Amino acid sequence: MTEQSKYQLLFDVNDPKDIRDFNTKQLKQLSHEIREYMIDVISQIGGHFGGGLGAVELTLALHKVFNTPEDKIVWDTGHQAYPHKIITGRRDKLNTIRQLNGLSGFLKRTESQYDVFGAGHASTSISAALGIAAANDLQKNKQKVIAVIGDGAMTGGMAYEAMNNSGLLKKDLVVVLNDNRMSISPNVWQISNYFNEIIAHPDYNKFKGAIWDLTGKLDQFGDRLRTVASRLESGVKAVVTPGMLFEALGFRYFGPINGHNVSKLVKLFEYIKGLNGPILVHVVTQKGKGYKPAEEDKPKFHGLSPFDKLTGKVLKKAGGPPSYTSVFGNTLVKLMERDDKIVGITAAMPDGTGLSKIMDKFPDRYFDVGIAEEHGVTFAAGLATQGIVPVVAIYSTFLQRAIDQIIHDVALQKLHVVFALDRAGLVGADGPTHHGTFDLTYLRMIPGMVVMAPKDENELKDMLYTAIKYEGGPIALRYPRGSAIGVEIKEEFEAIPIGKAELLHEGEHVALLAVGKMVEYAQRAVNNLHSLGISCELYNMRFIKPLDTAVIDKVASKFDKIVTLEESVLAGGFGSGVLEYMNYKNYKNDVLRIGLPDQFVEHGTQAELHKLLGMDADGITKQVEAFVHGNKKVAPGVVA
Ligand SMILES: Cc1ncc(C[n+]2csc(CCOP(=O)(O)OP(=O)(O)O)c2C)c(N)n1
Repeated sequence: MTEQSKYQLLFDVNDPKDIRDFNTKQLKQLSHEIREYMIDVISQIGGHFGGGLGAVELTLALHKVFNTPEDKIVWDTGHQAYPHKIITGRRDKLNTIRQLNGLSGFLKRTESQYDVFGAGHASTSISAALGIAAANDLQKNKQKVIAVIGDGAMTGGMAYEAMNNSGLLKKDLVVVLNDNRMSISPNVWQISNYFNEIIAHPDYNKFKGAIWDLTGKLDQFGDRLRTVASRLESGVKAVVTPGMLFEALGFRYFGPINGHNVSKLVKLFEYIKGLNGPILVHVVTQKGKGYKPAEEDKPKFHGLSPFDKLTGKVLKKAGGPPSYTSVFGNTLVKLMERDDKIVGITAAMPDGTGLSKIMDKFPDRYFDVGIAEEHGVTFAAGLATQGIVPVVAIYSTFLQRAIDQIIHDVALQKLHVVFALDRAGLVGADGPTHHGTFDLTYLRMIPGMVVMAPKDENELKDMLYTAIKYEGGPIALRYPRGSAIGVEIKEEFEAIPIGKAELLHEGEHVALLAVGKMVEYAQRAVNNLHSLGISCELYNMRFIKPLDTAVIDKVASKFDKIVTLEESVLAGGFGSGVLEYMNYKNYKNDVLRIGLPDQFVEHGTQAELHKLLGMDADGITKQVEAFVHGNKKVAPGVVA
């Protein structure tokens, strides 16, 4: 896949110990080779890209100076850790990243002893690192702990909760702030502006020069000068440095420092290695560094599918149905044109959720709250109290963060907030940190919540319309990652009666009750089963809550056997709801629930994962056939 001969150093680096004696020249050469290697491999298989390119020198300097794996590096989010994977013995497997049975796209404890803490969701690193530092203290370990967090992840409140607690506990903890002024899209971190103002101030630059000169000379002199210098440093910093905010939280601040100057990074880390207490190192980097197209279009190159290495153009097959995301975005634009009470809220994912479509058109009615899902939901609740209709577009997996806000701030007050959950179900390559497999459960349990899942893109359009018109309180729609079905999207909007299912196919032997994406698979299974002599009655249930109990009553009286289908965990989901109702009515029918098992599902393509779990059309066919013939436990996805 990649020409080994063009690399001088890379293929001899199999462990961080191999770079500990490297000089600056070698570190620079290795930085260059890591970038080349990432460009070679990722252009062919796709993956996260810009964040890793920007963190190459930082990764090398940390692993050179600190004694990993005894010293612990905790990476935030994990998408920027490809260089870390490359130099910690996983170089040869990089071409398997995010593929079935291949490397994870994020940090994973079971993958390497160097992956100290699993990641995927943002803003967790300082909390985890502080926990490790506190454990070190309790167990009298002297190892260093370093959290590496991006400026995007610093928009998440948990980072401040952790910093506040760090200042209080005063453990030995180094936080490296990798500041590239980007989240996936341009960052909304207000503290960047504060940095800019201070850094631009002439006094700051004068003092900064003096401090750096002084700290640079510290090694030559004894402890007394070190003490004097340190006092002077704190005195001056208290007045003019960009770190004032962090210092107020109890951190000693160093920086800003050029994160692509590897010798400066090494020197600074060597220095702070000898210090105690909470330390914050502010490193300025460029996302996409070293690959021009990625430097120029940072959001696109945050993570992408295979691309032409020379031009940076994505090698996508043209045509095909639109994505659910784009249908959602286009529909929202149309509805916002008609009703100026509607606003859109994203938590740092304007492109991923399709809200970028409203960004330019309705700048006053578009809100990017940062990686702050909890705040985003309560912010929406506030808007709703004033008669605004907020559409909160957050991936299913990230909305997990805001369960209390949905319950306490929205549902308890019966506020009309529309939740649009993209990436619901198995998302594929991003794997278990990102699969949207819990939402049916965590939404269904909330009193007064309406939960819908469209079977296709036209129904998605109508469900969004229905949700916006609905005045009964909170209402959610969840839809999958990727291409829609390819049905016609009708111009006119049609409100869907709340809690009403749709009969798709009448049958004689068994009833299939399906929601969302599973309707499409079930339809195909119905055709397969027909040729096997099994006649199925199929319903698109549309609503997970409230359930269409009239349909359940009907199928319970007509069929001995009922199958429920959902792309969500079985525990507490749609099928559970059907069983609860049937139990309440004392129905004794045999029920097979097809959905996700009680285990975390690994990464792979969506099709591979559906197949593995027996949830694609063939798997459903087999499961239903066996069920009709008296055998329930045929696929790993089934909990009888
Ligand atoms: C809770 C949560 N919300 C949203 C995301 C999606 N996400 C992944 S990376 C990212 C941007 C992170 O920016 P930053 O921390 O600055 O890292 P960079 O990519 O710039 O290195 C976002 C929003 C996430 N991983 N976790």
